[in-house]
Amino acid sequence: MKGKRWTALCVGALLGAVITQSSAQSAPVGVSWHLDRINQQALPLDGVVDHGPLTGSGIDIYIVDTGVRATHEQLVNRVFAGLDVRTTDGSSVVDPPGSDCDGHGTHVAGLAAGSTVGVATQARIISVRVLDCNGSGEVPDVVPGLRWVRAHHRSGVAAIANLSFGVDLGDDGATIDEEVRALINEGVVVTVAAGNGDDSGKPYDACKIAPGDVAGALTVGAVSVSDAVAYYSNDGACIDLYAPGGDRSRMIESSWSSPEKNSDSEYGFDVGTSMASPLVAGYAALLAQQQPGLCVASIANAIVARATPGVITGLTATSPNKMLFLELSPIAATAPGRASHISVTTDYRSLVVNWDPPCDGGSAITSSTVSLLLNGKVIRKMTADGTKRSVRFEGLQNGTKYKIQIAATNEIGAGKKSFAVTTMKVRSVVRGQSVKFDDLGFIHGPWTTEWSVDTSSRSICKVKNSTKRLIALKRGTCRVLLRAIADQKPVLHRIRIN
Ligand SMILES: [Ca+2]
Ligand SMILES: [Ca+2]
Repeated sequence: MKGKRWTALCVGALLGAVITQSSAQSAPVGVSWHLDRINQQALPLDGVVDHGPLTGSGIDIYIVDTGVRATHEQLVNRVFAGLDVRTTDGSSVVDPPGSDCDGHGTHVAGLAAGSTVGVATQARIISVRVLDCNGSGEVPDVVPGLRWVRAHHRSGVAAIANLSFGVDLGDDGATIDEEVRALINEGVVVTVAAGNGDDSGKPYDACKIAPGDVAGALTVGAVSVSDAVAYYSNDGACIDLYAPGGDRSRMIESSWSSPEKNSDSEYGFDVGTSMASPLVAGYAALLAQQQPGLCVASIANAIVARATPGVITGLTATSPNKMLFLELSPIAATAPGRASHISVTTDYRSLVVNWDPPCDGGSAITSSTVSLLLNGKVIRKMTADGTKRSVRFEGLQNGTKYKIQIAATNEIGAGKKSFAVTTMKVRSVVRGQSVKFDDLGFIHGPWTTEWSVDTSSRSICKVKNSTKRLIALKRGTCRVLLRAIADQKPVLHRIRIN
């Protein structure tokens, strides 16, 4: 394996071993103090863990980690296998793929969404396994996992991804940062563990690790049961807020999965910023359930703004004194976000533009304006009403490339314009022509290059994946299926052959 060593930020390793309960113990012991703490602003703990009716139902939380035990009693029927990078590449095979041979991912998933030990008790968990049975991985393992999340999540509905790991920026961390920024830009709330200190356990600046340094991510430090900053927690200005991560005096209990016990009722104690981060992920899922169209920045800003100020002791000067608090009033609506996955089909003197809905900011989108640009100037605009996501520009010049930009509007106002997409040259496909897929300019998003022809149009066209070409056999409408990397759901494109 090439690449730099990557370590899950799990301080259990520093303590020698994670302490797990005996297999005879089939339920967590006592009240989950981490839940008790985050539904109130100040100590002492009141013994109440309930935070009201929100459960995260209908919201997806991606756990990018060591896998998740899908049958664990805390999570059963709510865990879905995503991508298992380590089983796919054969470097650390588990059966079934996406399951957890370490314990860390199941612990983290339980804190985000366990039925009694977690915050979002009915959220869906999607396991993206990038770390091996020792909780370790490498940058090249993590990248495809993050890309898969980007390709897989539903457009326009906030999804959450928890990353309880990190790597020094110097160890190719910039590659991870880039992927995390792309995830956030496309509507995923990303929660990140701030890190558990250096090799000797000494805390350092979270701005020096990836992805903790990504501004748009929610980077989470850890506190003890007494609201003191945890002895291992990284610090500094890149931290957004703190949440319970525990220490030797009181650890964090959650679902566990060890190969030896192979039990759906195993629980374990662990400490670390790895434990603090999924609590924030769970809170994000509650907010997303309440207002599914919220944009990432609205959720992230609200979580930081609602954190209790001034209660944490022992912080360094540059670290924010903000403690996670599950305030659950609705968030004020904003203008919509940027449209993404813009695809353009060229045809004879025309263009068809399709796009995915952006986040609506918490207020329904009333229209979308599509601008057509030539040489940097807007030469035409078309408006699509309401939920319509497609427009056609006619009467264009063949042989010309245009640019497309889209802005959605709701009752608050117009959202940011999408990034401009350059179209392929406007032209039609004619009988007998063989066209490179790339020249058709269908897709600006994460898709495979695997294409196929819908059965109804096999006499009109065929595709050759080996040469990446479409062959136009005769006049008519050719329907080509394109598959997303992640869920393999085909997307249909119609090409008129003249
Ligand atoms: Ca409480
Ligand atoms: Ca941040």
